[in-house]
Order: sequence, then C-alpha cells, then structure tokens
Amino acid sequence: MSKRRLSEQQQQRIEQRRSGSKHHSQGFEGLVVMNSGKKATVQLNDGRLLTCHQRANLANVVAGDKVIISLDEQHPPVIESLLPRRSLLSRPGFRGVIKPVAANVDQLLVVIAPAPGIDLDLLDRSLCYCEWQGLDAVIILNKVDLLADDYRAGCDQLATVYTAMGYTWIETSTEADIGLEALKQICNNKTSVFLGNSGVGKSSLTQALIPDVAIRTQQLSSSTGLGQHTTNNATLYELDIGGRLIDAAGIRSLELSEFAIEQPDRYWRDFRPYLGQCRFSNCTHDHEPGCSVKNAVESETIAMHRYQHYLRLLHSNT
Ligand SMILES: Nc1nc2c(ncn2[C@@H]2O[C@H](COP(=O)(O)OP(=O)(O)OP(=O)(O)O)[C@@H](O)[C@H]2O)c(=O)[nH]1
Ligand SMILES: [Mg+2]
Ligand SMILES: [Zn+2]
Repeated sequence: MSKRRLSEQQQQRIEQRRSGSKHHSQGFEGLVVMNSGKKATVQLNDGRLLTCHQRANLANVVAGDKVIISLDEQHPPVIESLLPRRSLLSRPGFRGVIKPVAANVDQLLVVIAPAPGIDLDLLDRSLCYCEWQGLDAVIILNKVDLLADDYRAGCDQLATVYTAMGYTWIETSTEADIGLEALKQICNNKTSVFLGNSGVGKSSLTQALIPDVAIRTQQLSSSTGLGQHTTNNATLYELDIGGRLIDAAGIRSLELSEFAIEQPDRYWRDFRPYLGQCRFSNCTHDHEPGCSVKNAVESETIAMHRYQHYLRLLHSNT
C-alpha cells in the first residue's frame, strides 16, 4: 500500500472521530424539484426523489436549484450547500421583499391569446424583465384557432414588431394542434417557465408538453409525503424531449414596479438604437425636448404601444 493511500485512510479516520460518527456521510448533487417551505424535494441523478431538510444557514432553495445533499443511513437527507445559480426568477412578496421563485431558468415563455384578450402591457413588462435578468424570452400567441380574419392582420403586424427586435414569435393552438411541435423544439434542452394571464392556456400548453403532468403531480405529492402542494410553490418537471419546465405560478402577473428597475429604457430593445442620441444625456424620453426616442415613435419606427408601456413603467417606478 502506498504512503499516499495510507495517509488518505488516516485522514478519513481522523475526520470520523472528529464528527463523532462511524458512518461516513456522502455528498450527492441533486436538483430541487420543489420547496414547500420547511422541506424540499430533491431529485438525484438516478431519478430518485428525496424529501430533504436544509441547513439553517442556507438561503431558501427553489425549484431548479442545484444542491449538494448529505446522505447516510442514520439521518434524513440534508441539503448542505447550494451551487451557484445561473439565473434567478423572483417575485415581490409581503412588504416588497423580493422572493426567489425558480433558479437556473433559461427562458420565459410569454403566452398571449385572443381570449381572454391580448395583453400587450404584460407582454412588454415580461420582455423588460427578461432583458433585465438576462433571460431569453419567447412569445407564444396561443388559441390561433380563435383568430377571426380581421384580428389576423393585427397579429401579423405584432409579429413583425417583435421579431424585428429579435424575439422568437410562435403561434399555437392546443385545440387545433398547431405549433406544438415548434414549441417542443423551443423547450428542447432548456429550462423554461410559462408566463401569462389567467386563461391564456398555460396549463393546456403544459399538458401538450407533458401529457402525464397530472399523474406526475400526484406521484410527487405522494412520494414526498408533503400532500398536495399549493400552486404558489414552483414545481420542476423533466420533459421527455429533453429539458425542463418549471411551473411557477407565483410570478404570473409580474408587477415590475415593485422591482424598482432603474433606467428601464435600456431594456426596451427597440429603443436601443436611439439611446444616447437625445439632446439631454439623462433623457427619460418623457417630457424632454429633442428626444430621439419620441421622434422614432412619431415616425412610427417604434410602435406606439411599446412607448406607452415604457411610460407606464417609468411612472410606476417613481
Ligand atoms: N380555442 C382554444 N381554447 C384553448 C386553447 N388552449 C387553451 N384553451 C382553453 O382556454 C381555457 C383556459 O386554458 P388554461 O390552460 O386553463 O389557461 P391557464 O393559462 O392555465 O389559466 P390559469 O391557470 O388560470 O392561469 C380552457 O378552457 C382551455 O380549454 C386553444 O389553443 N384554443
Ligand atoms: Mg393554469
Ligand atoms: Zn429621449
């Protein structure tokens, strides 16, 4: 036996003596599926689901977090540490405290639909949020089976506005089976979150991506013994096509004013070519003369609704 091997064994024994345990606990990497408050459900690489406590000094883990958990025969599994997050979705909570909702998300899938009505304000706020947080955004116009001919032209115009800014725009119908393959492609190997008003079809689209989502939710609540989880807790689902979907009900309305985003003009992609071109270097593109953003709105290079939604956010911030 080599000298080095001996010294490793000695090291281990010293470690065990110091911790007062004969059982050596091991660290495993896992993915947080859900956190119900006191306990979190963590998925190991082999697919096993474990209900874990977390060390008191750790920040609250959320769905999508990568963590190290300790496992030994004697104790329930414990989340020991949180690996660095690539991104974090959060929402304003009680008394304006920002609460994390989901981690390591790649893209928001912003759903709009002719019924209950296309909410462009929520769309623009969502796009601003993505830009601010460094997330990709995909725009999904769902329920295209309901688009009357006179609505169709308006939607085509919107598609032109948003694709010109570099956003991906897809059209779907869960009713008429349109665009669902394109949606799967977009979700492939990414971690995505749906966002959009009540009734636009987020659950229906989730069902299209994960046909057995109801069964899985059932399995999750019974395997963890946590009971039916509330819709406020984000839940992560693995997609058969590769990738993950996090159902994060808590962030649906996205009240951006609570986040106090500074200089929102930087997150309006269509404003970018004009920033720094106004007469005043600190122009807010509101009341100031010589504003190149306002000129672009007047010449219809920037869509009027985009400008109006920018102003709404600007004024809600102050
Ligand atoms: N015509 C039509 N109806 C649809 C389509 N997708 C969903 N719906 C219907 O729209 C309604 C709302 O869909 P949901 O999937 O529950 O909407 P949601 O976004 O999950 O709503 P919340 O859970 O309240 O946020 C349901 O009655 C669906 O059947 C579609 O592509 N076309
Ligand atoms: Mg729903
Ligand atoms: Zn300006």
